[in-house]
Amino acid sequence: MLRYVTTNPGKVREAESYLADGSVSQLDFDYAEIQADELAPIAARGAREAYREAGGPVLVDDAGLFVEALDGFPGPYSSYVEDTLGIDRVWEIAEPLEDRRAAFRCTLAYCDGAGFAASPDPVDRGDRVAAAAAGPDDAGPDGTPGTDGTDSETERAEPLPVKLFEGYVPGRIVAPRGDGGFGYDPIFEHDGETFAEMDTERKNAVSHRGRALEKFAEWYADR
Ligand code: ITT
Ligand code: NA
Repeated sequence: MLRYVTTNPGKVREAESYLADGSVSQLDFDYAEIQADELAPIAARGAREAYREAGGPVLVDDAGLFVEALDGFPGPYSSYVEDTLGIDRVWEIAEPLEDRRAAFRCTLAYCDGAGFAASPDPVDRGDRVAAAAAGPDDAGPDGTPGTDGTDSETERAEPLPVKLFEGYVPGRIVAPRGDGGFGYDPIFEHDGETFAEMDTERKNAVSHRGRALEKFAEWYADR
């Protein structure tokens, strides 16, 4: 059984709706989030930690809202900003901006303790994630382990391979509308509707998480 690692029930709802029913179950585990300006290294580290916790295949989901005119803020700090400022104040910060374009990004990190020799392309090479994934914290583009960013001698010798999938959706920040979804959904508009005005299936069809799940599902099916 594949464990979907998150403390956020909204993410689980979307993953369950996208993937075949009953193919994932939630692992409510709060892995340590390292400080980084990219989601990929955060998710990759989280997946290794979660795998050790679960002892079986895990999928970690790290997401964030990136406001263009604010240089990508809150980005990897989205969770902290939602908890401290709240989405109404994020809207107040965005309201005076002339350019309110923003994007949601989601990085899924899969780890099952094994390598991915069966896959010709262990890290999505054509993806923006590939560059980040090749960083010292993660498996290289050819799936060979990086050399640092791990916690012990044993792990330094052999870090667990992690496979990354990224999804992205463009939109803009608007005054809050709708009561579906979770998190920043009420202030994120895509194609004239906020994510909070869409049901789970419609959101999945266009969202950052839906795109990442799509890539994951395709790879997982014939790995
Ligand atoms: P886990 O880390 O346990 O998965 P989290 O909610 O903290 O739970 P993230 O760090 O990935 O997860 O989320 C960053 C923030 O972005 C957090 O405030 C979420 O509510 C929000 N967020 C993530 N995906 C979202 C989505 O699809 N729609 C709206 N907000 C989202
Ligand atoms: Na988080």
